[in-house]
Amino acid sequence: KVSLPVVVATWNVNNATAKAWEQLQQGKSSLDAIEAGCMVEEANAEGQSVGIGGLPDRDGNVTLDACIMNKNGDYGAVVYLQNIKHPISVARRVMEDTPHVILAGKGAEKFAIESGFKPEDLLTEKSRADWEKWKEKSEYKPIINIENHDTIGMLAIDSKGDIAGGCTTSGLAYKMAGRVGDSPIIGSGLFIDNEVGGATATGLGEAVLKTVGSFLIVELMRQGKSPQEACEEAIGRIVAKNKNIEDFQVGFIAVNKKGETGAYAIHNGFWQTRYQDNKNENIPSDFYNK
Ligand code: SD4
Repeated sequence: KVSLPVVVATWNVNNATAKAWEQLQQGKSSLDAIEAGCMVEEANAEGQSVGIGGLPDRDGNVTLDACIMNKNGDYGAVVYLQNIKHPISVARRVMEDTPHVILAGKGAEKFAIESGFKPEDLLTEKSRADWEKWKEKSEYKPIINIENHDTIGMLAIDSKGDIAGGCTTSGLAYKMAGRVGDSPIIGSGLFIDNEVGGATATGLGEAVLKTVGSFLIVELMRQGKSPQEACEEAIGRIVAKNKNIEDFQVGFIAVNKKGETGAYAIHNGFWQTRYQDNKNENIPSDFYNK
């Protein structure tokens, strides 16, 4: 049943959607719900694609990318942030407390610490051990679906009908030092337009960036496509422009103003989690490569 409020997120992240839903039930805004929901995955040290426990770059550094966007189209992001567990919250502070929209690297870390965030080592024993093992061969291959528990992109509509979204990640495992993906980049990893809906992405950021996928999906919905149709067209663009789709995954999720949702990926194995009508469900995504 299509109803509001609604929370949707990439992959199987029921604890995160439950947290966001709880915030909405308490009358909090969709923006508060997004921040609280994303924080659940950032704090989960088992998840090796987000926050603490994220797999490092080739040099062993955990570097985080995140962004958040509110109903007014305001946006804040951090890229290449180190030593801070909750980049989604730092992104919100960038949006609310600075004249800028993106802070990178050392400057982002300095801003976070000055704003009261505590620096900590984000490389867990498990991720360090995985990196040590990876170094034996140093073969760089994007991992298609990391145990169904990957970058979190989340979209929420509160009972007033206002939409917000967030996206947070440690990026691709064993990326080059300095690499930034799609997740913190407005229009690519996330886009919200309160008149239309929102979209967010996961998978190989390089492919998402080239098609500005989330913005594309929102614009397609503006032109009348359903969230499902819009996600399918965005994946279609990526498939048409990349010869090597066997080697990587991209998945999009979207929601429109009515609370209808959609999801589509290149390959099997992508999921969305949706909390709507009092049900917190994992829904397998349809995909292109059958
Ligand atoms: C990135 N899109 O940094 C992220 C990674 C990701 O599922 O989503 N992994 O390219």
